[in-house]
Amino acid sequence: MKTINVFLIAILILSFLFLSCKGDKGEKGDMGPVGPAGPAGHTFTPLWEDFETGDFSKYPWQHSGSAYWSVTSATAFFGTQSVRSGTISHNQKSDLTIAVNLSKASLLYYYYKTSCESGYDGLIFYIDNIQRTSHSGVMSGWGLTYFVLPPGNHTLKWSYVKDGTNSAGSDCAWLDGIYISDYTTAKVSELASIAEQLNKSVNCVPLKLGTVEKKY
Ligand SMILES: [Ca+2]
Ligand SMILES: [Ca+2]
Repeated sequence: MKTINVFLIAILILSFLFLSCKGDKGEKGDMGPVGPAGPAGHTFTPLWEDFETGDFSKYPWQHSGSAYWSVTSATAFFGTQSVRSGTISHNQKSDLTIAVNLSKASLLYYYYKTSCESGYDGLIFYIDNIQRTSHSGVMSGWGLTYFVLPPGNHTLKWSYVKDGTNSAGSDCAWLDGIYISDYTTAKVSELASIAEQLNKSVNCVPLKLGTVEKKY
């Protein structure tokens, strides 16, 4: 009897270990991150987010502000779904943030669309809490922007913000096709060419300096 009990316990322990390993492998294979998740962020090689999961489960997205971003099938650049900023009022913001840990210099790009008061409400993109670009206006299509990120921990934040008066269009911003991978000069040249052509035709303008940024 005692031998049988020991045998059963051994099987239970082995089953537990097997399932634990299987879970780890599945997670890495599905998500693409390599290396352990640390308190300062996650290691991604590469990151590819097109929101086709229908939620924010693929990567550790963080939400903040007066209203949260949500997945929508109203418009998309890749596939059938994208994310749109939360419904906010004057002097409010809706933030979508992700922390990344990069082992080497990497290329980041993302597709965006805004439908809002040109120059005064819009989407601000921050790298490590420093504003790097902004987009606003009632855009007729999707635009593309890109950056080269140095190795290390970085916080990437997309913030839809509104000034104190007036609204236009759908009063929101959308994101789709967020990508981080190895940086090469060839990829940057290719992206520069695509971005130039796309952005020329979509009626996007930057936010006016000093109107919105001062408030946040
Ligand atoms: Ca998509
Ligand atoms: Ca406004």
